Amino acid sequence: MRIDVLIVGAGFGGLYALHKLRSIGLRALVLEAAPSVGGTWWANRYPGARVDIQSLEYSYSFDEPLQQQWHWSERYASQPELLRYANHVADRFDLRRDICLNTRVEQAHFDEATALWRVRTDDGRTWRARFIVTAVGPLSTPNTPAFPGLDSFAGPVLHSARWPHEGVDFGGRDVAVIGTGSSAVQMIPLIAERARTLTVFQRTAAYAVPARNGPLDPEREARIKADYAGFRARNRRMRAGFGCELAPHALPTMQVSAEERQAQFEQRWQIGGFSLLGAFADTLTDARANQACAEFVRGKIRGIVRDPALAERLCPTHPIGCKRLCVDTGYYDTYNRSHVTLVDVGGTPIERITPRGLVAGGREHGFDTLVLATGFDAFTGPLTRIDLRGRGGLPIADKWRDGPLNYLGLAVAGFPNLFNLVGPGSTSAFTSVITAIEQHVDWIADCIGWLDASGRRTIEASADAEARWVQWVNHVAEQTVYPHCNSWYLGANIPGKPRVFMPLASGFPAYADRCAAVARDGYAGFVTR
Ligand code: N01
Repeated sequence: MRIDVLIVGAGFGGLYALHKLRSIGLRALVLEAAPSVGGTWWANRYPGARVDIQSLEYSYSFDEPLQQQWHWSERYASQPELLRYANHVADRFDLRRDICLNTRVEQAHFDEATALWRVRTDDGRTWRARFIVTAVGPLSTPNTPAFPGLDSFAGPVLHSARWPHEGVDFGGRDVAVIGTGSSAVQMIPLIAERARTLTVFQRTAAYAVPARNGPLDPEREARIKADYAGFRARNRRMRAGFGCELAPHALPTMQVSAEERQAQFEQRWQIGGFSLLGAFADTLTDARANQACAEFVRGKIRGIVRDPALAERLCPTHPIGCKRLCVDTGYYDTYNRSHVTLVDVGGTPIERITPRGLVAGGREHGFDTLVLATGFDAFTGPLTRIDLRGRGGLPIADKWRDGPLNYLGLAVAGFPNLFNLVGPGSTSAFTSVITAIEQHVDWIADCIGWLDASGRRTIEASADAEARWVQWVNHVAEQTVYPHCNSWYLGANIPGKPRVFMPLASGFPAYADRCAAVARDGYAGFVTR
């Protein structure tokens, strides 16, 4: 079948891309491997899974009736509510007729003779399309470490990102969780409620701030909805694309007194969520400022965890915000429970999994249920697992062998008419991702419209623009604390992956302005034919 745009993935990115591209008269089709729309929120259904950006901000802004009529029940929506929202959007905008579920893209090759993409899916069907939009999500390829003996484990092995749909009853079980990132931090308190024993294997202690979740305040909802468009516009001028109600302190962290600093941090701690990182504008760029914020959180951990030695083991030592901050409900307090044990595997890595537990530091730890909260092969994982080839048959995996070359985070030299949503080289990971999606999709729609109006068939990043962009991404990262820890932003969580800083840390407004300027300049840095 011949179509204008094939969209890979029916998460929030794919759904909006379909709606928008259709609205400008293009024949678009979504191919989705899962049996449902919803992407991340279909796959990640472990206990406690919920968004870490407030739902009034983590939601679509493109349609005023939608944002007015949809009501979120909580400040931070849970996974089931987010999935209902994705389904509502699919129905409301009549998207399902152009979505093929249970259809995994296995191959996509650019045919230079016809300037078309040839796509093959796992059911043997083939498709031809002028453009491809990859809406595969930066965090959709689960990372399962190659622990020796994993297959020998006698009980269930669960991964946070591939949770059984029927749920898991941990009642009376001896459970192990490997990992202490966002997924683990959300699930650990809830697993501890049910399990007989819970053992957490920690490689790096995490910074977690309280979500202070609860029912959505009706007054706040009414206030925001009274001028939702204005609220969204103000958010789009914020570094992270959200949080416009709370400006950072006017002065740098170290220019205020210790008392004032503490009061500012405390106020943000009480508000909850990411607001702590926005208490001062220099938290992620100034080492001393960062250290002050980090020490504030360590003080909180020492206040919550009663055993001082255990509290110290839970205190992170890397810069705060360097790995994505975790937003929790009762995480540190869970370690006060007598049936919960913390095992450090940072210095003494997990050696092997046995039928009844695992060995680390020369000692066997027993349990009957194993949960891997070990994260994702971020950004590049979803695309390098597709047989995706550009000009000259070059596989994307080869192109990205030393890191994900790209221009504006949207395009890759040698891969004409292919657009990536919220991929490497864009600010997606540091923003409310739906805001990032809308900006990307609108830019892509304009770009295709411009190309078609010009009578040209292909557009692709020039190698020169791509090289300069990647240099810029690295330069921006070097001004921040981000390179100073082992995060998925750097690919450092995946053995053998090149250590390259992948997202752009410039802030959303600077990035969006740059994308707009490129378009205004006739798609400067792109080659058209
Ligand atoms: O994954 P992670 P995640 N041996 O990579 C550990 C989003 N998200 O699924 O830190 C032992 O953060 C690893 O250790 P270390 C959010 O953007 C959002 O939790 O690499 N341990 C780490 O502790 C988030 O950042 C929400 O040393 C091993 C953990 O596993 C992103 O997804 C909720 C190991 C993985 O943490 C990823 O979060 C959930 C090994 N071999 C996720 N390998 C919201 O709140 C890995 N680890 C919306």
